[in-house]
Amino acid sequence: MITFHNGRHAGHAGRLEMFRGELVPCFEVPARAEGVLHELRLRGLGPIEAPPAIDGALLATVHQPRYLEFLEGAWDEWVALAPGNDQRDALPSCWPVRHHRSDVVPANFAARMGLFSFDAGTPLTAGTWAAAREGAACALAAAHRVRDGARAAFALTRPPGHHAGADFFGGYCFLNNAALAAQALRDGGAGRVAVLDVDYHHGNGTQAIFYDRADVFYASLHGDPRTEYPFYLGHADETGAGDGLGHNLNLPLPRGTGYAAWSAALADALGAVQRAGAEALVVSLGVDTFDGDPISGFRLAAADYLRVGEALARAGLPTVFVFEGGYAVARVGELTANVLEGFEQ
Ligand code: SP5
Ligand code: ZN
Repeated sequence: MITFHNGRHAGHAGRLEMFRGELVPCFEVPARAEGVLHELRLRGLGPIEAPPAIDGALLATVHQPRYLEFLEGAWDEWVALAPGNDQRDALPSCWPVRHHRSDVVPANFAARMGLFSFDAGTPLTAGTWAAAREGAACALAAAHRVRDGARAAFALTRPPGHHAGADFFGGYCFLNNAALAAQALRDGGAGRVAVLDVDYHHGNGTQAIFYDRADVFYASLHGDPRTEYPFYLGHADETGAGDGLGHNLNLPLPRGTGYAAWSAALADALGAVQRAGAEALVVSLGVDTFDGDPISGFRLAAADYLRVGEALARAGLPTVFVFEGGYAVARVGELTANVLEGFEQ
């Protein structure tokens, strides 16, 4: 299958993220994507191309214009705030909460950064905007290739995307690549599209983007938000709203879940995708479900990922794969390539 590779991803290189009152080295590092690229080349899993340039207006099919404007200018604003800021990444430190917000967009940079984010674990760096935009181009190129008849395509990019909403970043994500791909498939003629999110974490951004829509079905298997990040969304009783009622499926699983229970949930999700009448599939492909992942709690083994790819292929749908999480840096290439190889067998 063809891979669209983000040649600008390494410009997004956060140094520190907030964890338990300390700034700790980032888990979401450039070596993750390099590892996947290396493994795809090693196995000869198909052509690897740079995506064509995109019209920036395509980003607004999913994201709010004022959010995109903020992201585009954020690094320069941050650097202009104080001497030395070019040597440190920008992290938010205050947020509006319920009963404490209005529609007024603050002039203050920190306040605006908080308005457009939900955690302190997602540094914005000098190359973040360029990397995120090029990553969105990868997702759109993959969707366009599938729209034009390819069985499948892979968007190999970072930063990841599934925690990003229409107007917020967080969870290492800025632009929602999977949502952009799903919308591109809809705009390319698919009547209904499904997003299947197999990352360890619930894709709160993707769910929020499509929650009140019937044309994009979102299904996710993930660590139970009672104990697992992103905590505030991803419960089983979130089934959609308005026109979208019945078009959202969350399958939260406890920490420690192994492949037997996980793959049973995957089969349930794939059954729901079929019943939803999806004509195309977007897979949010996080491999932080791996036993050795440093920040997650499932117990999948490397060989299991081949079976995951096979199960996804059996859905028989034109499929866009979008790279999400996975932090066992030395293994991420192997795990990801296993899914793609299993899919192609
Ligand atoms: C795309 C994606 O997978 N985003 C995940 C964001 C998770 N951010 C919170 C990480 C909390 C770090 N926990 C460290 C545990 C060390 N034992
Ligand atoms: Zn994740």
